[in-house]
Amino acid sequence: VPQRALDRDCTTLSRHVLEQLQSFSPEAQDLSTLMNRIALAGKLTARHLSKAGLMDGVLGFAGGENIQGEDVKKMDLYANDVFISVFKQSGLVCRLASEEMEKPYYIPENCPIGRYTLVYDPIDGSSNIDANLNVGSIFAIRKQEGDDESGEALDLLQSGHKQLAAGYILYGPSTVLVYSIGTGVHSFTLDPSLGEFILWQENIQVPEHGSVYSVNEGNFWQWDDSIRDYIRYVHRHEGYTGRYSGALVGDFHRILLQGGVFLYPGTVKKPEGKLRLLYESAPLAFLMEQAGGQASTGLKKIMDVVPEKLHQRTPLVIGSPEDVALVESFIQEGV
Ligand code: AHM
Ligand code: MG
Repeated sequence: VPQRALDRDCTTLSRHVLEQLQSFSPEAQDLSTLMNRIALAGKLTARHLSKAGLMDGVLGFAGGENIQGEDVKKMDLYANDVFISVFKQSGLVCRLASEEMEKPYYIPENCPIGRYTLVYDPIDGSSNIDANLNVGSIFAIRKQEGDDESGEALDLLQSGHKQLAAGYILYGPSTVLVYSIGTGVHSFTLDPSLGEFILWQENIQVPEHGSVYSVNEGNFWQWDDSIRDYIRYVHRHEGYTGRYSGALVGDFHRILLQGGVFLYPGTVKKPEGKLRLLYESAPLAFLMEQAGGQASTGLKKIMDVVPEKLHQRTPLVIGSPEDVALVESFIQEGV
């Protein structure tokens, strides 16, 4: 019997989470269940995406804007609702906060017993959908602190250190789930014939340096001089290659595996840039640090940023330690 292949096939996501915690404590059980639910949301979303073009409700705009003034796509709404649905009756999650909802969503039957909050970006990079390119979902789990009777979710306005778990699902040629609960970064591939996420790589470490720089250079004339100087530096030195897909999850995944740096700096019009702290930058910062990399606003660690509001944006520089340090040195020189 090919034992190794069998063992690998049996390392499902929920088993892996339990093994990471090496205990059957209530929290270990909770995290395993929570990750299992997130995986189900990922499978449902992947299934829906795979039928784009064959059925209604996958491609195109839904009509209307979200709280950030962005056009909402049909898939944004579908995936947003999928995450809510999978946590109904879980008893664990009372509150969900996402890019697509102005205020957190409370699941009445789970409150106040459910002590966890899911923060998520249901479809990240949704402009890629209509071109059949990769998109992703980003998530983090935080503990609900206090009673939150006002429904203001003020306890969510804390730094990334409050994240118990974080990860993403990448809907690419295959569907991949990457997560961390603070014991390294691990990736799983969805086996469609089993309907299970099977362990792919354990304890991923980002290379110290990589050749990729990933940034929307169309914003060049909107940037501060320090960022322009960094890009000029890259253009004048051998060994760099540009990669930018328009979906953060895909660009991040490449850098996690192969090294390099992703940046979305502030612009003159939008000094905080585009990406949101709670459900984009902070979860990915948690993962990158767990993989031995860095995540910065240019001036401080993303993990230390305390948001003032739910949908707060932040500049993001994330990736290999050497490459993030180089970008930071340009930014800090310009201050
Ligand atoms: P979204 O979550 O609304 O899709 O926005 C986030 C996306 C990221 O995935 C991507 O890196 C970035 O926006 C691309 O923005 P731009 O087109 O300005 O380069
Ligand atoms: Mg997004």
